[in-house]
Amino acid sequence: SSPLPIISQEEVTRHRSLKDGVWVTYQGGVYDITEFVSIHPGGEKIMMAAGGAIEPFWSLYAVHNQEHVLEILSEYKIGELKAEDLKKQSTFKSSDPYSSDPERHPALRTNSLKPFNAEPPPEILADSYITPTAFFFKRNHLPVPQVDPDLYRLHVEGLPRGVLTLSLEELKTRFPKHTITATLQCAGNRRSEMNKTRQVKGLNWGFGAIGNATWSGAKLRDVLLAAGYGPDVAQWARHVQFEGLDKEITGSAYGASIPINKAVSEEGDVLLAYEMNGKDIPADHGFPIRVVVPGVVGTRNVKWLGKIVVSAQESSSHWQQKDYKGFAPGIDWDTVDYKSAPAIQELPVQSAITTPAEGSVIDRSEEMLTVKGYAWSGGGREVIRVDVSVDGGKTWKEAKLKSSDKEGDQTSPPLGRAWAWKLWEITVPLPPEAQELELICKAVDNSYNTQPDTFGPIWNVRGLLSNAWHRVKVKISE
Ligand code: HEM
Ligand code: MTE
Ligand code: MO
Repeated sequence: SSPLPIISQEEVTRHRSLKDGVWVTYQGGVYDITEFVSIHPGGEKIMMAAGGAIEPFWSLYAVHNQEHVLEILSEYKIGELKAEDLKKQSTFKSSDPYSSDPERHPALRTNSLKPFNAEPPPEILADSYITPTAFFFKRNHLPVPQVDPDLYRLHVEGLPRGVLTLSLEELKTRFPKHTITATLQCAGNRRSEMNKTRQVKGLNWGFGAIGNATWSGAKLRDVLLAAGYGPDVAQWARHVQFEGLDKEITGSAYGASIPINKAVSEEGDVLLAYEMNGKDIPADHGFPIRVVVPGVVGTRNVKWLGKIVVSAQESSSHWQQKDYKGFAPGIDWDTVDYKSAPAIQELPVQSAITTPAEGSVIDRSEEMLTVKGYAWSGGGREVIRVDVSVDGGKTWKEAKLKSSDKEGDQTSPPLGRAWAWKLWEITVPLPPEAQELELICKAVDNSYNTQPDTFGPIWNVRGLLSNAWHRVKVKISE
């Protein structure tokens, strides 16, 4: 094929709109991405790069450092940047915004390094009712902000009395300290299984984007009351918005919101948490303050909390409006209309098998097989049963549920406030003659919601809410 034309920076810069075309440069190549803008998984942000280099954006949104992204880009190549213009771009080689991210345990399985996204080896999950903090999944969209606890201030805005500003010390001393045990799950947990049915867009999470921890802090309700929330505000307020201290290149903060009723209800148990598993919240999990919204999808549990806004509107952030929504199986990237679906809040019932692992080989002489896992439901709905099959769903047995690490502990939380998962376990005889087993688990919550058997009917373009029966194949050796 004939060589591509040489293009000057000046000409690239003339292409900065859908009307004139959208051109960008990358490592000396020039790309016309006009057609790609409307189907970009990261939304309209891509327009910031129009007419210029994408490197400084991609060092921040490092999700792009993957082969499949470069493959997409290569389809749009139209030329080579003039050599002398390429030289001038050296100033764009900015320092790495992730260089101050904290150390992480090497046992974590990393889905993306920058921003950091990782999950524990799944066997760890059901071996400990409280997930050790080091192994708790980490889901960051941006670099971890460094916050000096002495300078930290939380601003509570939107109330007629004006802004309430609190230091960390004030949050700890002015309000009673509450502790809850709550499970946090990312909306993308188990995405990789849905992805096998048909390709979805997003990080390829296994079934470890979930964890259970104790969280201590002030009740959001108490702080809102201190800031002037009352019956007059209840007339118009509908949402509570949260802003993180982690910021995009544009300066806009990570953000999300929850319905006001959840925030102010006595039974909502929403915390402004400063401790996780009895220690200061670590950097990756939101030091010094994160919101814990029990029963609600991970994304609304805003870390590095900087601002709370009581409002008639939902958060306008990308993550509230253009992501973390569910769609019908027929909706694809080119037909998706984010306005047509509500933001995910409470999550559906979920369960997974943590041992044995997919593909393990079981010795027939052992005669018995122990299957273990976790089960949880959103909205404070308690898991009341987990059914397990070792023959691909032909027959089922009920697993034993545990509400702590204590043997035989089956205590129930107050109705509607089952924030923590249950671990479960069952030991069954190995079916004679079988050489391969398909293990399955499914949970039932106290609204008698249960999990769908397959992913096809719940497939959605972003791979969220992935809660079909968990199936694990194991082999039996003679
Ligand atoms: C996500 C492609 C430019 C911001 C993605 C993804 C792809 C992609 C394929 C999904 C990645 C995955 O989840 O595996 C491209 C291409 C670009 C481009 C081909 C060529 C110009 C940009 C620019 C920005 C940007 C310039 C920002 C200024 C984002 C963000 C996400 C994303 C924020 C979402 C990350 C998340 O899911 O949290 N992009 N992108 N992209 N992109 Fe881009
Ligand atoms: N809060 C801020 N400020 N920035 C983030 O990137 N990620 C959200 C949520 N809160 C995020 C955030 C998402 S999508 C999830 S699933 C949880 O935090 C993950 O919490 P963890 O890292 O403590 O497990
Ligand atoms: Mo998430």
